[in-house]
Amino acid sequence: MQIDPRHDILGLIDVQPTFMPGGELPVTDGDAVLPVINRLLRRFGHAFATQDWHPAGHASFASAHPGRQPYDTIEMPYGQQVLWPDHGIAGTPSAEIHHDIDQTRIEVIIRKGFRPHLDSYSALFENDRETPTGLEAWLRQREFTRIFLCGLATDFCVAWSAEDAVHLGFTVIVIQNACRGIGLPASDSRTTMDNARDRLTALGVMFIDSGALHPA
Ligand code: VGL
Ligand code: ZN
Repeated sequence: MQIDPRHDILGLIDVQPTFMPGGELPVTDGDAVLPVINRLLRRFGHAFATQDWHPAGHASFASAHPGRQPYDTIEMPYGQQVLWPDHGIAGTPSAEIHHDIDQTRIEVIIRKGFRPHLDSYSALFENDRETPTGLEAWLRQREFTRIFLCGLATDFCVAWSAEDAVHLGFTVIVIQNACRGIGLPASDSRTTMDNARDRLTALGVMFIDSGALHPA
């Protein structure tokens, strides 16, 4: 697959220590994406990044709901919400973009999840799926039409970003070896990874390995 630097952009989703081993919401092997993403950043002309950026006491934290445990699911006004360990606290070191990432080609950074009562997985909309982050307008004004996604976590923030981008008319490609997932149990012995992959495939999202990409 050929990269077209005029219309293709690499999106780094939540490449933050808080989602890596030693962090507050560690994704298994989450730090393994770092060298792969740095190699990708050298091949793409342009990149954007997101940061999960929550205030202390955020409504997505189990600690904000007495009697609840991390990974319980509750009903919020905007739908189902998984409760997480406290993570991605705005302004803390583990919420920074991982320092091993070469940010030279990251032209815009979107911070999300800063409204105390509304979670935000996607780079494009908050979890009510109608409050925009502003990234859509930026992408359109810059004339990007294809978004290549990498980062954490495959089954949450990467998957929700991919879905929203497809619904907005972008072509979306997930670079699977540059992502890692959380993999919570879902129904019928399936995991959130299985469900995310099926949902995205049905929407026309492509899954590739970084080795399949060639600079223009
Ligand atoms: C994420 C759970 C909570 C993610 C963020 O980056 O996938 N997951 N907040
Ligand atoms: Zn979060």
